[in-house]
Amino acid sequence: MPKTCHIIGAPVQTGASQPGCLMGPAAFRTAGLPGTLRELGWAVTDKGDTALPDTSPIPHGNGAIRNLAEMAGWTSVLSQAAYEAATSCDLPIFMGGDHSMAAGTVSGVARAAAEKDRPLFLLWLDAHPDLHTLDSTTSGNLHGTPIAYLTGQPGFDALPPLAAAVDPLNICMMGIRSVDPAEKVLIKDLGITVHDMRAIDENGVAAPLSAFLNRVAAANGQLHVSLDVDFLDPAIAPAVGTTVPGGATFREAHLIMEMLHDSGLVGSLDLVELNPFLDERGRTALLMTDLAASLCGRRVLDRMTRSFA
Ligand code: NNH
Ligand code: MN
Ligand code: MN
Ligand code: MN
Repeated sequence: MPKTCHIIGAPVQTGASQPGCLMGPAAFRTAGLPGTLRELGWAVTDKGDTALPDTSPIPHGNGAIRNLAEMAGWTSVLSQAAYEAATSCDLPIFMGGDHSMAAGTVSGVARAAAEKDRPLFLLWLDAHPDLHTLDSTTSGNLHGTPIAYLTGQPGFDALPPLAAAVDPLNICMMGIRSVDPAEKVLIKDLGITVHDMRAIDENGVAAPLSAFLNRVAAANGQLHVSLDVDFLDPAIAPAVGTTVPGGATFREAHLIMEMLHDSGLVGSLDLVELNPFLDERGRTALLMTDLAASLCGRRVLDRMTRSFA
């Protein structure tokens, strides 16, 4: 029996400072994501794009915040869609959309994991920890807040209540290289594991990732992977509104995806922050699609065979 994958579009751009992520799901389809996974033997169902219900503005004391009602609406529909996908296929892939969508996708898969009595673990591949509360964000860009919401920090009453919060001790962040002061404090207080770029330069990606995967396996955990385009170096992945120099290389990113595949632990995946308006001849959409393919079992040798065939 082939493994089943649902791909779900989340055309969310209200959490980012500039428009364009709305086109992300279409770019992933254009880059051939569904067909690539089918070639690898997966039974893929494209569930189409999720739509935002009508919203009315939600005021907040922090005047910097923009589009809070939209984040609340997306969180509610995406959480339900993610819960349904997580309970009806082996691997839901959520095509974003800016990172505020993870408030919905991760809360939905967390609810499904809790019902199966399995702890949810979260691998956050990003230049940023996205750990602002609604009170601490100074940019007001809500894609900087999902981890604070998901771990149950106070002040998120405007968003749907969590069926199951994510234990901060079950979160591993890699690639981090842009952290705001309030986020730094919370990382320490909550005990989140962070392998910043300094650590990756010194240790590589394999050793810290293996250590985390061993913890997930020992706890019989289920793993959600959230891959932000800006985890990658802007030289290979320009299609993102928040480029930060010094990101992960092609080889580091592929190694992570291949190790994730080999672990057999990944239950769900976000592909986020792709802004096709900023891309160069689709190269970022193609790279993100290749990374998803590596997570789904494609090997470097297969890639080489394809490109030299
Ligand atoms: N910390 C910054 C902010 O809150 C950047 C967040 N932007 C991201 N996160 N792209 O992944 O505005
Ligand atoms: Mn992010
Ligand atoms: Mn980021
Ligand atoms: Mn900031």
